[in-house]
Parts: sequence; C-alpha cells; structure tokens
Amino acid sequence: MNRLIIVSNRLPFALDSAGEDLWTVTPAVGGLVSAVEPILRERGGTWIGWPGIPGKIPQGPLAEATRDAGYNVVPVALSETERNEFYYGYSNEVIWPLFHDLQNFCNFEPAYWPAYKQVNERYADAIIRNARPDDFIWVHDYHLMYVAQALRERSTSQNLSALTFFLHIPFPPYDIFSKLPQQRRLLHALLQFDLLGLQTRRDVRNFLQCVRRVMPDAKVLSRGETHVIRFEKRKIQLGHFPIGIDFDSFENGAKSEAVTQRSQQLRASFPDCQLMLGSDRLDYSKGIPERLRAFRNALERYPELRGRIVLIQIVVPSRVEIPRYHEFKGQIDRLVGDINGRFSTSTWIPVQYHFRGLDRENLLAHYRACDLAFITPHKDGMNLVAKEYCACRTDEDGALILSQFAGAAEQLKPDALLVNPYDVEQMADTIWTAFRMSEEERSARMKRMRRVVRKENVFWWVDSFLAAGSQLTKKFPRRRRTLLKG
Ligand code: GDG
Repeated sequence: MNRLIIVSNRLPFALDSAGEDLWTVTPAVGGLVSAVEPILRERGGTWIGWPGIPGKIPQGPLAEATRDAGYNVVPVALSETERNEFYYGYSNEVIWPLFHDLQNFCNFEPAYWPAYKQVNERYADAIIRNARPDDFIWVHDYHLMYVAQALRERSTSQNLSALTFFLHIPFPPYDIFSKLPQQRRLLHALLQFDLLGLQTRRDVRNFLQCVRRVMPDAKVLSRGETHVIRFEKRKIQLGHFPIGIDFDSFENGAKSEAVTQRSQQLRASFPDCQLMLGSDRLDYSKGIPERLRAFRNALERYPELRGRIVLIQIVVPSRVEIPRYHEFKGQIDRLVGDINGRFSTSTWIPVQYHFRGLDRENLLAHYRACDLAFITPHKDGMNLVAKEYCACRTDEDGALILSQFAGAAEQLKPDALLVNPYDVEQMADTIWTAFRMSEEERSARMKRMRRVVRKENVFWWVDSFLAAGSQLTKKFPRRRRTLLKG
C-alpha cells in the first residue's frame, strides 16, 4: 500500500525549552491535530512539520517525544525571523483573517510573502528528501499553499504520484479574496496540486468564483459536485470533504468511569442550573465577545434565566504573541468581569471562565455535563467542538446553538439551532428557546445530529479524500477497516 505522508505547519506536539538542556513536550491543541493524529496512528506513515520552537531542533528530546508515536516524524526547522514573518506574519496576519472575512484585521506587510515562499520551499525540500515515488502526499492547511509550486519548480515532482491539499479554514468569496496583493500568485500555486479539498460546498463555490475571476486561462468543468479545473495542460480535481471526528473514541471516552464521575461532580457544583458550554482556542474568529454580549442580553431581557443558567466558557491560549490576540483576551476578561459584576448573587455566578486548556478527560466531562453548547464563530472551516459535543451526549440529550457560518452548520442543520453570530439579540432569544426546549425535542434533534456525526466521522473523511486521490494515482487502495468504521 502506498505510504501516507502528512505535511502540516506544526507537528502534533510542541517542544519548549525549560532551562539548560531541559525540554517540555506539550500536545498541540487544535482541529487539524485532533483530526489527523488518529489517522496516522492507525495507518502509520510520516508526518513532516515544525515542532514549535525557533532555531535548532534538539534531536534527543525530539526522539524521546516521538518514540511511541506509531509513525515517523520529520522536523522542519524555522529561524526566529521565519517564525515571525511566515507563521505569525503571512499565515496569521494575512491569510487567517482574510479567509475568515476579517479583512480589516489583515496586515499586508510586503516582507511576509517572500518569507512565506521561502518556508514553503523548505517543506518542499523535506518532502523531496523523505518521499518515495508511490507515496501519497497530503499537504494541510493555509500555511503551506505554496508547497506544490515549490515542488514543481524543483522538477522532481514528476516522480511523485499525487500532490494533494486540504484547507481546514474557509475559502473566502471573490470580493474578499481580491483584497489579497498576491491573489494571482497564490491561486497559481494552489493549482499546482492535483487534488484540492475544501470543507464545504460554500468554500468550493467561492474557490471556483475566484478561479474564474482571477485566472481566466483556467477552464472549470463541473458535473454535479465533481469539479475539474484544466490549467497549464494539467487537470486539478476539486471537492468538498467535511472533516469529521473520531466519534467512537469521544463516545467511549465520555462513557468512561472517570469522565462520568467528573461530569457528575461538575453538575453537582451548580444545583438547579442548566449549564451552557463555550469552548474555543483564543481567536477573534470564534465570536467570543459577541457570545458574551448575547448572554448578557439574555440575562437582561429574560430575568427568569437569572440563577438558573451558567455559561462555562473555556478559552485555550493560542498565538498570544500576536498583539491582536492579546488585546482580544483583554476584551473577553472585561466582558466576563462586567457580567459577573452585574448579575452575581451570593449563590450564583453567571459565567465560569477558564483561560487554559483542559485535559481530555476534563474536556469530555464538560461536554457530558453541559445541557447546552453555545458555539458562535464569525466563520469557521468546520468547528470540531460542535461535533465533539454531540458525540459525548451519550444520553442523547442536550441542545446545540451553532453559528450559521461554521462549516458544521451545513451538516447539522436543521437540528442545531442556527444563529447569526453578529446578531446579539437573536442569539439571546435562541438561548431562551434552547433553555425552554422540551426534553423530547432536544432528544429528537440530538439523535439526528449524532447519527450524522457518527457516520461522517474522521475515517469517512479520510477515506473520501484518499478515494478522490486514488483516481489520480489509481494505486492508492481504500482500507476496508476504516471504511467499516463509518
Ligand atoms: C481548524 C479550523 C476546523 C478545545 N478546547 C480544548 C481542546 N480543544 C480541541 C477541541 C477540538 C480542537 O481543539 C478545536 O478544533 P476546532 O475545529 O473547533 O477549531 P480550530 O482549532 O480553529 O481548527 C476549524 C479544524 O481546523 C479541523 O479542520 O474544524 O474550522 O479553524 O478538537 O477538542 N483540547 C483540549 N483541551 C481543551 O481545553 N485537550
């Protein structure tokens, strides 16, 4: 069977210096790692990525961190300047905000693009050093959109069987994308892959619209949901592949003794209250301030909620070195302080706020304990938290309030209560609706959502992507075991 080579900016863990010759290894938090790690663990293969520290990579700690991974790990080194200009700069101050429709948050600093290209070339070199001709190369996410072009410029790419790419974040509409100074160069680079995967139908529509407007030489042939782009004498396949989760592992984890006990303890700490969960990486695209304003608005307009609902908001620190993220944390802190200051009583505090990541057991206990989930990103490629919440509702109850702009909404509507994350009053009304929803209705909706999340799980996702890729190589067989998991 062809080997799988995963290429992503970050490895699934971060090394950090804890003093002279002392290193800590922390698992990376985030959707890409949650989804891809179980696949490589199951199939084996190679993961190429950056271990999260600038400068020279300490070989001993790296070997220690990856000894039991079950797959090979190939580190890519970044200098401090490269980290600043490629990772914080082009990736996270240009592409991330732009692709989440937040063009005013972009810093189109010209020095970032050459750094982006240079680092992508380094990843291409790492692929060349490690790949064999039959390997299935799967590049992930917005940091590495230039890798296929770098490979083709090195001409060795002819020996590689399939160059494929999946974008975890949304693809913006033309009116937003056209603000990007490198719009043509970036689309040209993306069209050097053989297969391009996006999360949703909306992303595919946006991508095709951009190709038609920006690359008039490209010809788009669409039949139903199959799209092929002819460009520079090559054919590029395009499709939507909504990412899923390892449903069984969440469900089984949620049923475990330890999680059950922890979840009961949590519930017991808030007697007579419904618990509502928000859990996000610290990111301005996740809509946390509006969510808090909506909660405040609900407490103002529906006094019956006071003393009877608690919002547990988990914010996992992320990219805190970027000033905007730091400011954003201040905004959340102030809103939480305002709500708790205004509404708390001697026996009830409306917002329980954790600014830290929880360990997996504790996270699952929160999913199990909370009657409602309140997930309101301004825009999100998919949003795995929404799916994880459903998988952990082993009693088939609970209600999900979800942004209409999360990729997950395409699969979970109409059973999730969809909201416009910019409309504070509508979100407040929806909290009230969810709070009063009957157990029967919650259960009927949750059962249907769980069915979708169970079926369209991460193994289904990877199989659909590899099956599309096998059309290119004609050699990459689907694995029966993973197919049966669906
Ligand atoms: C990107 C796209 C797309 C959260 N809190 C804790 C914790 N988490 C884990 C969750 C989940 C992951 O982090 C977050 O995934 P999301 O999908 O919600 O969001 P992004 O990180 O922005 O992911 C997104 C995804 O890629 C996959 O394609 O869905 O749209 O933006 O898995 O469980 N994990 C732990 N403690 C926490 O407190 N351990």
